[in-house]
Amino acid sequence: MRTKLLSLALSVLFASGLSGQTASDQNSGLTIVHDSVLDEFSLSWWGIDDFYYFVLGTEDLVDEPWVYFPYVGKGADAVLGPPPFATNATKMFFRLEYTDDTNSELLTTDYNGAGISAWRQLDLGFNPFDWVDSSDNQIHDAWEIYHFGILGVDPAGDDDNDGLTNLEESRTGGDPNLAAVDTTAATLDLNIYAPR
Ligand SMILES: [Ca+2]
Ligand SMILES: [Ca+2]
Ligand SMILES: [Ca+2]
Repeated sequence: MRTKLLSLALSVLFASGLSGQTASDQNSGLTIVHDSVLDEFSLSWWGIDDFYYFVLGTEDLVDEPWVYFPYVGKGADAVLGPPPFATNATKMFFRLEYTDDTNSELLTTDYNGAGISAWRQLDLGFNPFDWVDSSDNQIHDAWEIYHFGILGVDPAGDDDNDGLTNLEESRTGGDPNLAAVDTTAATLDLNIYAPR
């Protein structure tokens, strides 16, 4: 499974004018349209069927990190794009990236072993392909934020008392706030009725 993202295009938005591409420019690209009535920007892209596309933005190429928009879509002949957005920035830079892993479902796939899906990581503003552990507890920061809302979760803790530590839960995609059900010990009563 190839999960490497490839940078595809860079588009620059200035308050005084817009710079974009058109769908005839190349096989994949992105463009920005300004709605002067609503003062909103619509960013859209076009691409290759079945490839998943991601949009990153930053206001400063030197001092600010690239941040993933909480949106992803498959490329196609039709133009796709996230909902319109408003910004007070005087300039922004956008980058389009894609993965050619067309056989897995982005909404459920956990590419980086964070313990939550790529989509949930995107929704929290994380790069779903990198390992991020700023709290240095061996647990991906996105997993901590998603389940606890904070960083610095105790990896040895067992908040739901199900015998699995938070570290183990994160490695197996478990829910640290929901006790695991021991299915091996479950019994099922099956009543069979003969048709009358
Ligand atoms: Ca961490
Ligand atoms: Ca637990
Ligand atoms: Ca659990």
